[in-house]
Amino acid sequence: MALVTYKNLDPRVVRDQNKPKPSTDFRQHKFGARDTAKDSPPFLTEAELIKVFKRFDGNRDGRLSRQELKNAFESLGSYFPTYRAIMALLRADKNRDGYITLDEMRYLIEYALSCNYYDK
Ligand SMILES: [Ca+2]
Ligand SMILES: [Ca+2]
Repeated sequence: MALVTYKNLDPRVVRDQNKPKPSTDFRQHKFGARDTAKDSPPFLTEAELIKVFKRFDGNRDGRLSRQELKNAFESLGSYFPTYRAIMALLRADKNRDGYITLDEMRYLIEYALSCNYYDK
């Protein structure tokens, strides 16, 4: 994503950029310079996301329904929890039964990580 952006920039502008600017590239935030880190709260880690999603298995059946996913994304501060829940199911519900089970959880976490939720 960042590569495409830089390609479109004037090379003189790129050379003048010593500091990483706010961008959609989360790796830059995560491992970036100290001055960007202090402005933004830390992103949720994989382990924290797993904890959140497990907590939102409301009926404790070991799988997450679309409604439970929506509640989880809502708690993560998502502006579009319904959309996120649908996308998460598309990405992570490998057997297409409409639920995220424990073995599908890692795909869900992968997706959630790509959304860059902040620690609150
Ligand atoms: Ca459930
Ligand atoms: Ca499934």
